Amino acid sequence: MAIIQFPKDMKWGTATASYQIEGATNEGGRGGSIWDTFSKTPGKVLNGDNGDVACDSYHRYEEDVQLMKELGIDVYRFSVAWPRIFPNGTGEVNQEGLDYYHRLVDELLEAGIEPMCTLYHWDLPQALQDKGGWNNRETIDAFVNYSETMFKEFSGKIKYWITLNEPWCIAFLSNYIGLHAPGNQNLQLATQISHHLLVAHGKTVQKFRELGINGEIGYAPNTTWLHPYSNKLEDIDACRREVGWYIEWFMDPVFKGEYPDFMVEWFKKKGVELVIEDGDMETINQPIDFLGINYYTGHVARYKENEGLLDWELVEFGYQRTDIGWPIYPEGFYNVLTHITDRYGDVPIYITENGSCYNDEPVDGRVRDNGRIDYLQQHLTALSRAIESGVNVKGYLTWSLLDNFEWAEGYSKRFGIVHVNYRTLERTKKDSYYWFKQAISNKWFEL
Ligand code: JJW
Repeated sequence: MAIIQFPKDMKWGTATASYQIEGATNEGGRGGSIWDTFSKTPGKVLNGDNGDVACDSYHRYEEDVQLMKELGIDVYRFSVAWPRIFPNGTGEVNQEGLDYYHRLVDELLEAGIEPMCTLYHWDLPQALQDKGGWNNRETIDAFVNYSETMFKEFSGKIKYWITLNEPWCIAFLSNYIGLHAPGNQNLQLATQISHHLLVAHGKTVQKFRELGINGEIGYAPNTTWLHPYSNKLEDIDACRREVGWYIEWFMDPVFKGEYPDFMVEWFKKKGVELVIEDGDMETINQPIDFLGINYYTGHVARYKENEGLLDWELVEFGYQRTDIGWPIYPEGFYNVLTHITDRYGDVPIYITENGSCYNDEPVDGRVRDNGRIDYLQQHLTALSRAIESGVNVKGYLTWSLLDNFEWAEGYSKRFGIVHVNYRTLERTKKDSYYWFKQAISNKWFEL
């Protein structure tokens, strides 16, 4: 048996997002979001599910904070629904919306838990989408205005701020692949949106510094890892493109002030003409205090001409898969973290999302989610290896505290360490909750 250990000062936590857990979509003065529109468009979300009720955390946040307190976490990552603060995206502030987040943050602080606030976790006000959404550069300034309002309102209470969650999903999953809201399928549009998102991130960091807010700010790109099937250059380059689409495309501009040439050239070959205005790259290249990393899965792949956008295909290796079909690939977690540190240096990193989908249901009041415990053990072991290899990991937050609305998969896919009965909204701590609680308490576990 091996003992897997963690730094005594590493923070432990859980993560959620507004549209996925809050519900109360027509309450408290909240305006409509693109996910209200998308989820009510037939065929977009499995079983026609939507976030109208979700986990009802808008009303049950005290119970949820109590679950976190018993878990013993240091930090809780949640997101703010922009349409609760500005129902039309800009203009008049909705005080009821601010009041809700004060109630949640005060409950967290009372429980001794640090709030980590994600400003944008995909629920764009529909009113802004009606004017072009992230493809309209005016949305950049609307985001900065919204962020400034939140900074001023919660300065002193919230010390950890994240501008954007998973810009790859916001840009490409939602505007090229089309699986998420608003569901466009246009590479030129998606790539231009990815640029506007990075400008919005950079301008928001500038505003944070200008206001002299006491705290730390970063963003949370999602990552993946593809390992080349062979050492043939074509396989190596194919895997580098996929990893580069998630990592270098969104991190080189922030840390180096430029897009990665190998991706720029590939997108140009695909007909993309990125419009970059004077000063944009300097705006994006603002120093940040931490980098959030979301990691779920990876695989082995090889070059395949004219396959998809980046000319690669998976090689079936028989990896175990979770209940959402994603391969279990913890070595990819280690590779992502060491690759980022090798390329960008000693960046403080929070794992802002890592978790697995297992749809176990309660039997005799107990949820025996052994698959999730195995996933946590394997990925925390990879994390411990990365820390030992010099990666500056400040915290680990598992996705997610609660089973919740998993976007296009609706409620069919469960990622929580706490089970939610969507009919009664009853919460049930899963076996993984108790395992995670012990690991947090010990700062080690036995493999
Ligand atoms: C789909 C990739 C081709 C969420 C996907 C890629 C290509 C058909 C979990 N992270 O719910 C989904 N999640 O809200 C944020 N992370 O398609 C939080 N990544 O498809 C969680 C990535 C994801 C995805 C989902």
